[in-house]
Amino acid sequence: MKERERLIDLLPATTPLVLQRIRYGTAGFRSDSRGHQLDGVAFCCGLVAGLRALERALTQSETKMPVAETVATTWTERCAANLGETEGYPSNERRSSAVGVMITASHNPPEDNGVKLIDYDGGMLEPSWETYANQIVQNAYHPSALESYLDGLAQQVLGPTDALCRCTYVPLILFAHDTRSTSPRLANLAMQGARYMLLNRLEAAGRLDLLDSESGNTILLGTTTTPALHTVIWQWKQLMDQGWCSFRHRPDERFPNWIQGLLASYGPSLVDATVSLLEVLDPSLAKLDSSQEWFVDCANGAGAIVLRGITASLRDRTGIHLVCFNDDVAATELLNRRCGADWVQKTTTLPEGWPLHASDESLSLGGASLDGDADRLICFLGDSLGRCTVLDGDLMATMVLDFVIYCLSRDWPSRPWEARRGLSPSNDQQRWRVGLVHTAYTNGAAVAYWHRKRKEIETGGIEQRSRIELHVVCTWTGVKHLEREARRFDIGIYFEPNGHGTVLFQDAFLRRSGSRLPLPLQCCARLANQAVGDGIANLLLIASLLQWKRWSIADWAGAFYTPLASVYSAMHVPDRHAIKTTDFDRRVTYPPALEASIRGVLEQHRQIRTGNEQHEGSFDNMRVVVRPSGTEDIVRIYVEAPTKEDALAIADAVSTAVMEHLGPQQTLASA
Ligand code: G16
Repeated sequence: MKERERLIDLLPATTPLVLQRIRYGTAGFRSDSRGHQLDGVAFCCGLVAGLRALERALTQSETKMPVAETVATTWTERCAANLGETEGYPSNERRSSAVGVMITASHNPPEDNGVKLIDYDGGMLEPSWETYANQIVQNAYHPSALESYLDGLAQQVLGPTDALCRCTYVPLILFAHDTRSTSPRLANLAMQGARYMLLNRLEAAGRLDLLDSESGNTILLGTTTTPALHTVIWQWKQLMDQGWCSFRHRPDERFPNWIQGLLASYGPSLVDATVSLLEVLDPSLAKLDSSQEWFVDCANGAGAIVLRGITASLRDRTGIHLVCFNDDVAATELLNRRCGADWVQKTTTLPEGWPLHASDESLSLGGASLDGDADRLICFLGDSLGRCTVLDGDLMATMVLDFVIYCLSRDWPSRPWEARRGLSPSNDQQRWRVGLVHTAYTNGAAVAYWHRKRKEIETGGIEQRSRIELHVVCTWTGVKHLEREARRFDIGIYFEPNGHGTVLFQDAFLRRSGSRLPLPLQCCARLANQAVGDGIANLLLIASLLQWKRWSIADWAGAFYTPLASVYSAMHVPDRHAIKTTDFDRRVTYPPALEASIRGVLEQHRQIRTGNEQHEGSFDNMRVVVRPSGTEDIVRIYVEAPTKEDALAIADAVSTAVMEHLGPQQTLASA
């Protein structure tokens, strides 16, 4: 075997403990990255991505999709017509949809890092591949064991070696990273892993012709946001499947430039989509003189790079003025430090660098915080006295739901020519299944409000020109679970209170020729990210909806419901995975004594407080969520109660119970 093919020479050393303990969690692999601890994990993720890309290329070849083949050929011809030649793009070559590797630890501190794997449709990795990823990483402790595990897995997912001989699609893997100092190195290691996998398998199958000598079928997109990479992959799939994509990109003579073109179009396309939405809602909106100003905390992360490219055109074309702060992407040690969406939401504190000072008497401004990789958004109102009113994912979901119901309950044009002629054909015959997906952390007041809306719709309390079915669904924490649920509906709105979320429109249903999806919702589908939750896209969507309603942020904060008081806390325990939960994280099943203690704390608190004549609110709705984080080495505790004091007192008592059941003594005793 030639040296370049020896896994043992390529596999970077990683402490065995990291390999044993790390798992594909809520959002990929994540841990402290100091001392090269994550090097081996990044390389292994490259192996996984390489294998997934080969599997997709093979599946596409075997599925013999006539549309894709015709379109791909047509597209190649189109390139040739545009450019006079197809240098670097042989006409018999068909590219498969791409898979992606994003190096980021998102909201975590700068010393952490991680890997999010992106599937070929731009969404989250399919669950069976999470299992393969875990097994590859666990086997990496021993390179020879890894080699034979990979052989077995390749047989399982690709079939016998000669299956690849018939592959007619070219596998493709895209890489990007956030601004962390360890990210470029980890991205390179992941690329090495992917190249090893492709080279090894394609050489064995005698298909080295499927390897691009220049790029090795692996393209590094550099520093960008997580949603940007998801979007490029999603757009690439649209392009490959249908020969079109909604991004404005210009064909370039080199194939990797096509991909770079998609990335470059990401920000400008968001501005285009915002303009279209405002114009369809009310043509006078985009021309409003008064501008809507937002102070955007970029968490000193990659979101600043995208925003820098669009703020001027956004202001000129829509009147939405984004003023960025905490946008020092070079100061890697400042990433998420006392700023960013997670900080603002969990601590209800204004981010560092907030532009108002005590001298700016009684002024309050609209703010928005992204997280380190800009897939979350938290809005807030901040004043000169340092007070912070958080408008979280629950309120964003409510605003979007309000808009969706508004559009579906009226007669709207659904074709641009109808709008131009001022026609609003009837929506009578349409039936829309709308889903609102949330998690255990969602505020009880928001869930109650959504159920009230559902009942209103069911009982005819909302005048409707079409039939709306609203479903309110709880699922496990983590975007991957919410997204899966949301895709079951014609229109699926999903948000976590921490600011992750989007509104998804059924692909087939958007393209159905007879679909009468109102034009504003078609524009919404262009703006809201259809691959993954996107902090920047959501900010533009919310800002557009506020502009349309002529609401201030304060109006929005008070428009729908009053959230129940809540507290988030977190604690370290020796082994957080000792906690098991059920009912979408709403109940602890292990250790059983912990659940009993939590029930006891709630009951005791209820008795004390209801015995007190002075109490405010109802004590029937008190709740506690205790679960191990999938992104940090902590146990998360969330409490909801009628007052902040109650919530704090309960959180304290629950922390003590967690310590008793999972603290150091308990672990030593059970060991
Ligand atoms: C990730 C996930 C989110 C999840 C968050 C916290 O976000 O994508 O769905 O809510 O982690 O998860 P946990 O409570 O398990 O730590 P991000 O922004 O960190 O990628």
